[in-house]
This record gives sequence, C-alpha cells and structure tokens, in this order.
Amino acid sequence: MAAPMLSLFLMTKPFKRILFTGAAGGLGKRLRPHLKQFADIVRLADLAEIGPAGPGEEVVQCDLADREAVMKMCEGVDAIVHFGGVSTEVEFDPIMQGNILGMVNLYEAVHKLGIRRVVFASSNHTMGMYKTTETVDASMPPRPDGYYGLSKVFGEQLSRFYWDRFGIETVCLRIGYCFPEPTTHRQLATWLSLDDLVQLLGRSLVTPRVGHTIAFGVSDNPGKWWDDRHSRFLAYKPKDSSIRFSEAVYASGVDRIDDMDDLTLKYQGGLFLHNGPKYKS
Ligand code: NAI
Ligand code: 15L
Repeated sequence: MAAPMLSLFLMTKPFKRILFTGAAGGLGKRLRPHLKQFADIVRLADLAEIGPAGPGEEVVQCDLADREAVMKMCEGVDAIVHFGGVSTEVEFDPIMQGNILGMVNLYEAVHKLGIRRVVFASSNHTMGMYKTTETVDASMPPRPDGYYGLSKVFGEQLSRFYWDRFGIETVCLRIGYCFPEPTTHRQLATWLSLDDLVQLLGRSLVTPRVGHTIAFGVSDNPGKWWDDRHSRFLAYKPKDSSIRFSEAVYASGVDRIDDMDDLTLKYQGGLFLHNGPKYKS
C-alpha cells in the first residue's frame, strides 16, 4: 500500500488490490463502480454469483463460513471492504455462519496475511434499543435489537480485539438506511445517500491512523439520531440530506406520530423489532 498522502502526490491509487465482500448484494452492486478509484485491482467476492469480472476486477465466489476459502480469498490484498453477510433480522443459524463465524474467519486471515486495514459494514441495529427520542454516539454501550444487531456488535468487538492485540486497523460503519430514497419517517432520520457512503468509505480507507473507529453512516438529515463526535477526524462531510424527500413522506401518511406507542416507532431499530427472537408465552 502506498501511503495515502504520497499516493495523492504521485497520482497513484492508494491500494494495489482491495477485497470487496458482499459484491453481489444491493450495496455491492451500487458501490462496485466506485471502488476502482481506490485500488488498481478490486477483488469482488460473494457467496452468490457475481458475474464476470470487468477491467481491473477479479471475482471470487466464497462462503464466509468456510475458513480455508476465506484465507484464499484474502491472499494478496492490501485492505478489505467487508460488506458480505446476512443483512437483516432472520433466524440465528445463517447469522451465525455469515456474520459471526464469517468475521472470525476473515480476521484470522487478515492477521495471518498481514493485512493492515478493514472497513466493516456494521449497522445501526447495534443500537436499535435506544429510543427514537435519544441521541446516540459511539461511546455509548451497544443496545442491539436482535440477533442481527448482536452479530454486528460481535463484529465491532472482534475488530476492536484485533486492533488492541495485533494493531489491525478497522473502521466500523454503523450504516443507517442506504437505499435510493427514504419512504418513512424513520428512514428520513437514518438515510445515507450512495454518494455520502462512497465519501465515508473513502475517508475510512485513506485516513492515516484510524486505529479502531466506529462511525455513523448517515447523511446530513434533519432530526438524525446519531452524533459523530468520535469519528470527526475522518473528515467525512455529508453532502446529501433527506430533507428533499420529507414532503412526500409526510404526505404519504406512513408511521404517523400518533402511532408512537408502536414498538417500531419507539425504538431506533424500527421494524427489526418485529422480526427478532420469539419466545413461547
Ligand atoms: P445484501 O443482503 O443485499 O448483501 C449482502 C451480501 O452478502 C449478499 O450478496 C449475500 O449473498 C452475501 N452473503 C450473505 N451471507 C454470506 C456468506 N455466508 N458468505 C459470503 N457472502 C454472504 O445487503 P446490503 O443491503 O447490500 O448490505 C451490505 C452490508 O451493509 C451488509 O453487511 C449489511 O449488514 C450492511 N448494512 C446495510 C445497510 C443498508 O441500508 N443497505 C444498513 C446497515 C448495514
Ligand atoms: C440494516 O442494517 C439493513 O442491512 C438494511 O437492509 C436496512 O434494513 C437498515 O439496516 C435499516 O435499518 O433500515
């Protein structure tokens, strides 16, 4: 890896080869064309079929739960953008495989192969049991809203351990709602535009000395719930705001304020609270 400032001066890309997991997913497809600016070669990986590699790309099909395959997938890369895994609240087994075992396998490979930096797609669901009336920052204790959020807390803590013990740097992005348009009040607060995600990802890859950092992936939305005081050194400056969608969301009448006793409006985790672990009464 060329030092980021030096690479700017020399007009080279900051990395020779980066690995991008989750490349067949929703964000994977949208981010793919933007990753080329950061590396000569982008290695795209997923459990699902990705299709053919384009110029400057490599393609690897890999289950994160398969330790040997993960080791191979990570060979020869300088940094990892880790977006692969289960992305919603489902039963525990697939979450265990993709997000827990998968993270252990990935960091074992990162450590063994001497890879120095990872950007990890964590989630706002690490904090989903905070109320929608609260402002959360990265120093507050995690309060996950289900197995999925718990698995992301595990990923954050695992990467913390690898920083403390082995000096491997990770930026954990607690992404809000990164889809083209917000359509609910919750999404107005949590929306992250693609352009802002690309900027945040870039800052997370090239900022020198990030150590272990938790950053909130959110645009400059009015009424957002998250305070980025602990990651300001990344110099992420969101350019988008959900405000331009608010009129349409208000007019649609979804999740109105008089529904506030609904769990999904009371807690930041929203609808994920309806899908979490269920117990017999
Ligand atoms: P997605 O579900 O569309 O993509 C995830 C990809 O991971 C899929 O292509 C899937 O095949 C792959 N995957 C699942 N299990 C795997 C395994 N065992 N081995 C290898 N690959 C596996 O999700 P999306 O929306 O693209 O999100 C990407 C990442 O960002 C996820 O980690 C998600 O948790 C995180 N995130 C996304 C948010 C959003 O608004 N889209 C919000 C917060 C976090
Ligand atoms: C997430 O963590 C999910 O991956 C994404 O699909 C959205 O549901 C998002 O959170 C959200 O909270 O809206």
